[in-house]
This record gives sequence, C-alpha cells and structure tokens, in this order.
Amino acid sequence: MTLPLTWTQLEALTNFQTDPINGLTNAQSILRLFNHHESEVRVTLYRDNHAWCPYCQKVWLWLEEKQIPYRIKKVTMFCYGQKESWYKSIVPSGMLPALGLDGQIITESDDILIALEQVFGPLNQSLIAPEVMPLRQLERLLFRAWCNWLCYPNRSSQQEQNNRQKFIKVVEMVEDALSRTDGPYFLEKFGSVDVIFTPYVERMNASLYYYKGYSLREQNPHLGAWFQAMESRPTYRGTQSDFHTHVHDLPPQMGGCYENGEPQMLINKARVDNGPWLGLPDVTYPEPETSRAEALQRVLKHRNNLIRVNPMDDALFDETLRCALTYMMTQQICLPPAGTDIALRYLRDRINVPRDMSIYAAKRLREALETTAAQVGDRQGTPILLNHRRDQDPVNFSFPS
Ligand SMILES: N[C@@H](CCC(=O)N[C@@H](CS)C(=O)NCC(=O)O)C(=O)O
Repeated sequence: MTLPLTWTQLEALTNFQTDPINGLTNAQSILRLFNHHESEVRVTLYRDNHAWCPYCQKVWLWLEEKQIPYRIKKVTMFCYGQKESWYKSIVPSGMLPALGLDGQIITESDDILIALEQVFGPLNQSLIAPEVMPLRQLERLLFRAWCNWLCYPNRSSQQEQNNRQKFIKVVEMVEDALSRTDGPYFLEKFGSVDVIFTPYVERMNASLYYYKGYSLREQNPHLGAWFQAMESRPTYRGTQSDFHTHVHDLPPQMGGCYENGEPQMLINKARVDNGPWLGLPDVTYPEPETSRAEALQRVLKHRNNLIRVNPMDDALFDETLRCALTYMMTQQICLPPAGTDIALRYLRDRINVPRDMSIYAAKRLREALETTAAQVGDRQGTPILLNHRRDQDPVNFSFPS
C-alpha cells in the first residue's frame, strides 16, 4: 500500500513554472509586458477575480492578441463576495470590466474595445467596420436565444422544444456566416469578431451540454472547426475554461439555469460532475505533458488556504490531500483516512479553470481527487449553491498569485 508523500517529497516532483509577465496568457498575471518596458504601460484592465466574467474575457483576449502592455486589477463580483470600495469609487455601479486608458476610465466592453482600437489600431477588423456590424448583431441574437432557452423555467415540453428550435435556428445562421469564408474564422482573418463571439459561445457549449443535453460544438461542423482553430491560439488557451467551472458559475450570474431532464442531459450532467473529465467536448487539443506538474504546483502554492477552507479537520485533510496528490503524480492508489470522501469531493467541485490552473491540469486534479475519494466512499461534498458562490469569496484565499 502506497503511503502519502510528504509535502517536501511532493515539492520535488514539480518544476512547473510560468512567466506571468512576458510568457503565455494566463489568469494569474497582474502585469503583462510582452517584452516592453513597464514605463510603456498605458492600460489597466479591471476584471473579476475568478475569470468568470464573459465581458472581461472579451477585453482580456483582445489585449493578449494585440500584445498591448497592461496591468490587471482584480475585483470581486457581487455573487461571490463584497465589492471593493476602492473600485466603487472608480466605477460606482461596480460593473466589470472597466479600463483605465491614459488615466481615463472606460466601461462597457464594446466601448472599451472601440477606445483601444482608436489608440492601438484594430485587431484585424474594427468593431465599427461594415462587415463586422451584422456579425456583432448576430452574436447578440444568439445570446438572447440562448438565455431564452436556458435561463427560464419551461412550463411545458412544447415550450422547451420551441425554445430549443429558436436557438438552433440562430445557430444555423452562425453556421452559415462561418461557411462563407475559406478559413475557420468569421472573416477571412482571425480578428475582433472571433473575440466577440468567444466568451458566450464557450459558455453556451458548456451550459447546453449540461442543462439541455445539447452539444453545440459536436453538432455543428463550422462551430466545431471554429473552436478547434481558437484552441490553436495560446491566447485563447490561456483564457479557456472547462465545463465544470462554467456550469456551476453561471446560475448565480444568469439568475438561474434550467435542466430539461432528458436522458442525454442526465448522462452529460453526471459526467461533468463526477467524471471522467478527459474526453469531454470542452477541449480537443492534445494534453500537454506538464498538466499534472502544473496541477501539483498550483496546489502546493495554495495548500494552506485549501486546507483551511475545507470543511474537514485541517490535520486530517492535510494527509488526505497528500494522498490524492501522491496518486496524481505516481498513479499508485494511496488509501486516504476513512470518511474523507466528502472533503475530497468538496475540493474536486471547487477547482476553477482558468483562475486556478489550465484546463488539462484541472482534469488531472479532479480525477485524482475523485479516484482517491472513491476508495473510501460515495458521499458528495457540500452542494454548490445556485444563488451565490460565497464559498469562493476571495477574502478566504490569497489572490492574485
Ligand atoms: N454591457 C456590459 C455588461 C457587463 C456585465 O454585465 N458585467 C457583469 C459581470 S459579467 C458585472 O459586472 N456584474 C456585477 C457583478 O457581478 O459584480 C459590458 O459589455 O461590459
């Protein structure tokens, strides 16, 4: 029987490192220079702490694609904690994102991108170009059809079918738009239009799979090719989330997400919640060799907080967590203390992608926590609430590193 490795032994198993300032896109950065000098920074992005906010993702991706040097200031969203008073003095509504540009504050993500375009030039296509405007309207049409299907309780199966059909009709318009270019993107070259579609298409792919049994990415060839092309970009990979994170962060943000109870939906839901997570259509690029080392490095960095917020006794969870990490790194089952299944699944359900780690690292960690929990029981962790996520309140964790 394998014994849990000590923290020192675990530390020796990872040398995963990133360069948050000049390296690849990642959610932990608070300064991005792209090899410029810090004195050249003219932009500050105010964004949510958890990398959940779709409008923040839009501006984030645009800045990363254009490689504009910028600072990041992280702010708490209402659904997971108290809004910082320093932020309310800059943006009284507390809404995110906001941008500081040469000392001026701009809100509304599209206005932010238009202001950035004026200073730094467009990302291949201007938001106000004649070929871009109808595609921006199509994105909003898709968004509304998605909300109508997902975010309201359906009184009858007829109504459920109607909302599904209405959504699929708009998806067909998106498929048609994508089919009009030779490449996988909305216009001949990747650009602003792709950035504008990204946040919600990613959330639609996750939420409809889980709440409706509908796989946007797999059922629509042009959207499938578009996702694959997006995943070839390190910028997008750095902002990309997984199904588990999205389906549990959307309900408090959207005011509710409603299941249809159909057989495929129930299968998908069980898979997203309990695994196996590898092979889900939330990601298709090959797994990097560093995924386990990344997951380990992230847990090591935050282990004191993870142990403290876990409902289980600290000393017992310390050993339990080391069991799961030992399994993750050695593939040898390490039997955790009796009764720790709840504690392991509590953490399994609260790994946030990409805030905590990248998508494959999270899958490996979820798998290790689940496999270890299954040695001692089948009890689930404290359920994730639907109306708020104060279990994720940043005051209980050390952010942003
Ligand atoms: N139209 C705005 C929408 C921004 C928005 O709805 N932001 C949400 C987060 S996704 C927000 O800041 N809500 C306040 C909060 O959750 O704290 C934009 O495009 O920037």
